[in-house]
Amino acid sequence: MFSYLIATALLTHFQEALFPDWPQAFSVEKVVYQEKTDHWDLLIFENQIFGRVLALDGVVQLTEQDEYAYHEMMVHVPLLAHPNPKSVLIVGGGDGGILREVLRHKDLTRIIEVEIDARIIEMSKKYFPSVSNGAYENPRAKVLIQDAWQYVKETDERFDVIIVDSTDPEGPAKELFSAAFYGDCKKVLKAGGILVNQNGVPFLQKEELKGSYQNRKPHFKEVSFYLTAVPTYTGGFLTIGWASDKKHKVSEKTLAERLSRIEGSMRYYTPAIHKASFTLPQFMLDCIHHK
Ligand code: SPD
Repeated sequence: MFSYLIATALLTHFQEALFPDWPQAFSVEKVVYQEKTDHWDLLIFENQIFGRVLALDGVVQLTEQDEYAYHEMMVHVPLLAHPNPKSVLIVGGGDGGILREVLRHKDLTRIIEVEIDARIIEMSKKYFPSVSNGAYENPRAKVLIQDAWQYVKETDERFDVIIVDSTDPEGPAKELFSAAFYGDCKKVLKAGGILVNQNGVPFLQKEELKGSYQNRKPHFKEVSFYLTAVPTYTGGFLTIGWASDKKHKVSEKTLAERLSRIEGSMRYYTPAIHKASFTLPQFMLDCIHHK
């Protein structure tokens, strides 16, 4: 059993390994699955409030109950800000939540996901069927099992939008926060293309905020962040990094028109949230601009 699971006489708990001074704990109704894959300690358990929870190396990646706040904002903000996206690269994203949301954009003709660990896809399909919701069976999606860092270095493909759905930079995803990686992303983006990346919870991960800003800045004219709130990414707002050479200033009205072409309804995203999410609290601005 992984050390993140703590069994007492009464109950088993999962204690998250990300912030040792403030560990988030879940009561575990049932351990559903655990495996040491080539890259991760993969653990799936059930919690009364959040349903099934996926943890990699002791860090929560998603829960059935709050994943929409992350996946909708990671996908629809760039895809609705872009005037005419046709192609998307998903970096990581093996649980399929990003792919599910991307596939709702019917005008996309090229969708590639590059995931390093096939087991994450296989186990997510099996134990979180509602997250990918059949996305991996969709013929519009092409999945490559390989290191995305290598892929962006070598590919001749070009994309309108890149979505980096990575783990935190402490482990195997470290390179995905580097200046070299962002430079390679710039190279594979088409003119006016947009890069977004999961960028951590700034209250607890200030270095992640500062570092990714500094590493993207040399490569893009417009570098910023926007916010979403995911209850199980503890510590307040989660930032999503944004980088492009174009401003992509879009009115709420235009966003609403574009949104009307997307199938199904949203649970978090609205055009008003889209606009407001780029407004950052002062402590984040200070951190980005080194005050
Ligand atoms: N601190 C945890 C950040 C996890 C980001 N990746 C989430 C994967 C969901 N598709």
